[in-house]
Amino acid sequence: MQDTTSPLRRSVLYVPASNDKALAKCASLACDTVIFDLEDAVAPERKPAARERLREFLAGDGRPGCEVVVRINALGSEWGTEDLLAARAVKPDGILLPKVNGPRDILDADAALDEMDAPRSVKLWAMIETARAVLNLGPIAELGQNPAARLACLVAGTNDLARETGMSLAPERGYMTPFLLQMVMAGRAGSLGVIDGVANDFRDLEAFGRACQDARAMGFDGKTLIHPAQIGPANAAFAPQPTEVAEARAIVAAFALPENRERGAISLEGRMVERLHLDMAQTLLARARAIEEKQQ
Ligand code: 1VU
Repeated sequence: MQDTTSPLRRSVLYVPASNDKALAKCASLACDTVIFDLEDAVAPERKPAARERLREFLAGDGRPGCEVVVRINALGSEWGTEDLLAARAVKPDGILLPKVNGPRDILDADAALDEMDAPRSVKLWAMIETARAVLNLGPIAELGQNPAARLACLVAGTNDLARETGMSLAPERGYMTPFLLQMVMAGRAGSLGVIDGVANDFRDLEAFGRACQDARAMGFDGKTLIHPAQIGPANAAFAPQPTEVAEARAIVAAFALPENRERGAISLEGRMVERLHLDMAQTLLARARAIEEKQQ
């Protein structure tokens, strides 16, 4: 479950490392995380230039103040090792591994980063976008419980999953939902962050808002985004809502009453409220405070 120290990752924006205009824009955007992409958003012939551009850009004044992640090409691909070196050099918070099939892919990246003397603060994020990754969610998420492994977050890759399986993303991702829920379950078992996949139709913000609400109800921390217009709706949907904040305050206040201090369960407005609800209320209020502080 999320706790009071879980980072805010409501809006996680992909920015193609080869797109100068997008790079220039990203520091002014209100997303919680930027993923600089060296993989699918960059054409094969532009990979070396994109790596160089990313190095230059992140060493300069335009570096965004938010969490910075770099998505590399798969380590087994012709670009993987050069990408990992470039990613390590830009001191990211995380490195996103695409096409992960099982725990071995993560352990290999971990070992390669150790060989490059990357600090342990550089975390690994794993894309769950192959059928094998879905089958291996348990062993992948187990790495989250291993303090020696760097795994911090799972990211759904619904476009690739749909391509590989033939599963439709319409209507409302109904067929994909069981696998997304499996991913949330595995991620939570491994104390990992869990971020939902992208919505391709970036002009339909109404549908996007609904998709964010569904993702939040499934338990995701946030959503990966492809366009700046998606940031506002994602930030709004994954933030505690005013009614939730009011309810959380009421729970905290009720447990603080002298007569309830030593009770495990109390009655509040006709509902049973237990100490687990108090924990949840405190987490929600901490998230609301973190969002407020970020906006100041
Ligand atoms: O206002 P300006 O003209 O200065 O800027 C444009 C545009 O450059 C900028 N913008 C972005 N800035 C940062 N990050 C982005 N991802 C981004 N996208 C656009 O916003 C201003 C308005 O843009 P626009 O409405 O004119 O849109 P464009 O036609 O420029 O771009 C649309 C696409 C879809 C091509 C663009 O948003 C994009 O490249 N998005 C990211 C694609 C990507 O990273 N794909 C790979 C990850 S998704 C995946 O692999 C699934 C797992």
